[in-house]
Amino acid sequence: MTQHTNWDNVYEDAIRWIREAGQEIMASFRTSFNIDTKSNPNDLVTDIDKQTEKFFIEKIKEAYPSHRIMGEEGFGDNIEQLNGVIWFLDPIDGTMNFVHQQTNFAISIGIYEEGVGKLAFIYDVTKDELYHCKKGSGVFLNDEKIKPLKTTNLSESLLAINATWVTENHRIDPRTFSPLLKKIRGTRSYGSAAIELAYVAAGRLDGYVSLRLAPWDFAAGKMLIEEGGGICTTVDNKEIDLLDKNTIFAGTELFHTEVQKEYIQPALDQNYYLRTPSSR
Ligand code: 2AM
Ligand code: CA
Repeated sequence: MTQHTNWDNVYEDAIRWIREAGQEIMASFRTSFNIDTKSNPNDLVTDIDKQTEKFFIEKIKEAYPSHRIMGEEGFGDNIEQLNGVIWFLDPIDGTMNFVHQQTNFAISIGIYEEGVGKLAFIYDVTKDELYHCKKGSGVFLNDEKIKPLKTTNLSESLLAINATWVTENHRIDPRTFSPLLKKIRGTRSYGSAAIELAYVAAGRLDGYVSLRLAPWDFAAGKMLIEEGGGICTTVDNKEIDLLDKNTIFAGTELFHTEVQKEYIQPALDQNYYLRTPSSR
């Protein structure tokens, strides 16, 4: 049985902890920290990622002992089911940017109960931009409520996409999205899935696509986008599995619908390949 949760308290606590963690991260720029690699030479992790994850886990376990945590650095719980309250935590999303640029990275936290999004936070630390929402209360950037997402023609749209997915790669046929790039106004690539999803929720982008994201990368962003009236699915328009890696396609309602109909579905109909993140 899940205990009754006072979501206003969780909301306040989470914002306080996020801002505190953000200050610690900013302070870390004045020190030196270790950089290691994980699954491959470009998959970076620093002491600061690990320290920040541990900081949140300590706070959450103390205040909410029944809540579970799925964190990128693995200090949380081993989550195999969506029962109860789960915090999906990415202490630093965009670690490569953190290491190379000292900007364009975010703390990402999505809190779900029985698989339903309750609270979401994406904090762009160096810009001091906190995107947040409570289910049913709209999306905020710091203290300002975000206006409803615009419906824009594809020809006036901006899509965030990594160049990887329109050049030779083993996950998606590059012919799926390359025709769309000729149609829309422009592309962007920020190197942090959390920031890119927050930008869709805030109307700064019309769409975002990625072929390989983990639950801590997208849990908060998916909730922010849906709360703002947008759509977030897998690239082949299926519901996202919060317990697994997924392909992700997010956008305003119009952008998502049109791109599915005019570009993705026709590519699938022609048997252009599209592989799930867990396959090689
Ligand atoms: P990270 O910086 O926390 O690792 C970069 O393209 C975006 O994709 C970042 O949000 C990055 O998160 C995420 N990402 C990169 N490699 C990934 C992988 N192998 N699995 C899941 N997410 C990944
Ligand atoms: Ca991440």
